[in-house]
Amino acid sequence: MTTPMEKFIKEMEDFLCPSKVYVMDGSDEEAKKLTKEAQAMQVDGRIVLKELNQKEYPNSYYHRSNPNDVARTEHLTFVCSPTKEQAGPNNNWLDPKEAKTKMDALFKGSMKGRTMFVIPFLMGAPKSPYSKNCVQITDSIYVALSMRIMTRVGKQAIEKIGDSDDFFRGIHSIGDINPGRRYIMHFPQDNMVMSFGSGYGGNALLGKKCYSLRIGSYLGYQEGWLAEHMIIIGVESHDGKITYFLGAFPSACGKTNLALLEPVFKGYKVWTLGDDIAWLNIGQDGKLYAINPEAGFFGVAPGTADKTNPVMMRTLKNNKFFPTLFTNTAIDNSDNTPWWEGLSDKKPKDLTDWQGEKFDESKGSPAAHPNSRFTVSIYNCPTLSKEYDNPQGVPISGIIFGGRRKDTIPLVYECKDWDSGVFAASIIGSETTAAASGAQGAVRRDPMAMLPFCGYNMGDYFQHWLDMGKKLKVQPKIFMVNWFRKDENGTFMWPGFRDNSRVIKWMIDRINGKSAAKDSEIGLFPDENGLDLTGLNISPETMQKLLTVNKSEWQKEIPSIEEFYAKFGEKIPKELTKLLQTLKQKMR
Ligand code: GTP
Ligand code: SPV
Ligand code: MN
Repeated sequence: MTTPMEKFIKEMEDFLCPSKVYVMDGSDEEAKKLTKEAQAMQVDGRIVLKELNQKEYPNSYYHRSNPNDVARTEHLTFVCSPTKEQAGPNNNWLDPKEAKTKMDALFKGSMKGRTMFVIPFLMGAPKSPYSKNCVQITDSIYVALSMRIMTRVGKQAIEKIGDSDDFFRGIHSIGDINPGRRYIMHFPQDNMVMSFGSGYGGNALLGKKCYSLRIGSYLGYQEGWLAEHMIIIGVESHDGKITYFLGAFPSACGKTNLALLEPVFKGYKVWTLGDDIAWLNIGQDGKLYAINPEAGFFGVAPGTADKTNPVMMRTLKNNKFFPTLFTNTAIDNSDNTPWWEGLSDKKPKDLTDWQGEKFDESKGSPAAHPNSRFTVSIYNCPTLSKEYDNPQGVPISGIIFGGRRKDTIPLVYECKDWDSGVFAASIIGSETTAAASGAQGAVRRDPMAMLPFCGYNMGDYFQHWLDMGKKLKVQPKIFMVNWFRKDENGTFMWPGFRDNSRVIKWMIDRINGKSAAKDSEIGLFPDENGLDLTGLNISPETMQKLLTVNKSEWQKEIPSIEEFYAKFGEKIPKELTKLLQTLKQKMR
């Protein structure tokens, strides 16, 4: 008897017409074999992988993509629910039938002369009641290798899927890497995604944003859980106690850095559980539990350095798990190592830029693409929490929300209760970054850092957040932060990175009822002695600016929030509309 998975593979083979079908087993030998093949193979006119300096960066390989394919393409991403209202104004929508016809035309025979990789994978630990079964089809060897790093690929997934029909179907082809023939189509009701024409992370590694967030959020709405764009960390304090936090920040706004934070305080340590995606469930004890469905980091390279993120530098040079990939960074030709802006104070003399040209400083553009990334296993991370594989996940005490804002939003404040936290997260604004194609630095509303990732109507999503709060017996505290405030000269006012541990320390004190707080129009601020600034050279005036409510800035903010809410009409929960009215009155 053929299993549903075998049937799916056969159907795909008949439809896509590859010259070969290869089912991944997830073994080390397989990874070695594919890495070797990729070094001898040209796709889209480029060698897929090049070996990097194995002494400096063991097991590391370099990939250069088509310059038209370097970031997520939100305008080409669709959520095809039965009705437009279900997808909501936060998503592009197409009628599912129409979308399938369109995609079938692109996919039909698209793998002629290519290998069709079948990737059985799990999101979440095999024994977790919250993990999910998935199968992705792809014709990209780079995607196949990346999936092995980012998810649990192979035997364990095949075994878990067995003869069940309950698995996510991800169908991917790079096609001819033509933005005019590029679509990322989600079919939440069918537990399926069809992605054509891109090999870039969030567009092509379908377990990541497509399944774990867009389809996942829809499943969570149906089944009573949350799929979030969040890191998970356990912060050990001087007393040896570990406090678990979630942290949501929009793309390229500091999640990975916070997830691998090395605190400035002796006796404090951050244990890493996840840097991008968290699935949140209510445990039997009524507490909020988080698992990381992923198994690797797909991190922003620029800005990563020993000074800013020493733990990530160690992760990248660790040789436990094979392979590690660098995509669209520059190359230092003196020693064949990857290089990006921020890695060293001095630029190496002989650089090849991300497009393969000799780097020419006078052109004024960076050597590494601003969204150049590394793909590395979470098992290479020296601060990996021993709870990472815990099937139940970890119990959460605090949720941190942030954005990238040069003004308006203070360094930190605490929300008074769950509902005001949900409100504060629903009005987050953030400057757009290189993680998505399009304008950069424009403030847009990005509720819960989920605007590009919520697979259903965001009004319903807000209600789901409020409902989850009602079901929790113990509600985590909710904090808002902004590491990115700038002064009149455009310089960051807060040092950020490792010094963010000062803010986290205050949060732990608040959770344990050990630190007082000052009330304000938006929430609770640290009092004069709240933040431990020992050893930090920052003026009281700067701290004062970082920790106050600037009413005139907030007044400018409110119309854009009202405009955003208005798009959702009646779908915005009454509680939130009321809280917006109250905020408006307070800022008068
Ligand atoms: P995605 O992978 O796109 O979801 O991004 P992310 O949220 O994980 O962002 P990441 O930690 O990779 O940081 C993005 C950029 O912001 C990098 O260039 C970092 O160096 C920079 N960054 C991170 N934290 C801070 C901070 O505290 N202060 C400042 N000024 N920059 C930061
Ligand atoms: C993001 O853009 O938020 C990322 C990278 O984490 S991607 O996988 O492309 O979504
Ligand atoms: Mn992300």
